[in-house]
Amino acid sequence: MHYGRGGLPYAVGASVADGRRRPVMLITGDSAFQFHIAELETAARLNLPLVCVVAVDYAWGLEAGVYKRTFGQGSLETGTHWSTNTRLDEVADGFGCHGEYVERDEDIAPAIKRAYASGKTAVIHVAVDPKANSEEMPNYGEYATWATEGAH
Ligand SMILES: Cc1ncc(C[n+]2csc(CCOP(=O)(O)OP(=O)(O)O)c2C)c(N)n1
Repeated sequence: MHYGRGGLPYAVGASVADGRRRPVMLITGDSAFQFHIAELETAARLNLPLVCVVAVDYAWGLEAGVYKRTFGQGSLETGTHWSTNTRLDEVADGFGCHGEYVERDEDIAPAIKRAYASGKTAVIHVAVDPKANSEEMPNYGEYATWATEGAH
């Protein structure tokens, strides 16, 4: 499931509502994930079979893209970038969850398998290309007609 900033709480709620047994996957951006990251504690305490796959560009990628389209390459992109030392898999460890760090496409599927096999709530930190993530979003033009150019 993907539901923007509410993704993690909704995933927790869906898993609880479903009886905590079926595997649940949250696919999310890193900024959206950090909105309610403390809900990992809830997921860990309830031992939810939830795997969070987080696309980490260390940025509000959509907003970085808006800066680029509005002001061109090389603007300050103020307020849209995280520290690249941020490690969401290590945050997961701190909550007693299973953490995985992935940089290559081919490592994603094995990490997901290990995550479900761990029997714990898990977070997979997938480092993605910040340039591609803010400049090459598929079908962005259509998305922009109802999202970024209007009300958020
Ligand atoms: C509460 C709220 N604030 C702001 C926005 C506008 N917004 C939409 S996508 C986005 C950036 C999301 O960044 P991230 O989760 O890292 O995903 P990425 O765009 O990098 O793939 C923002 C700020 C929103 N949808 N909801």
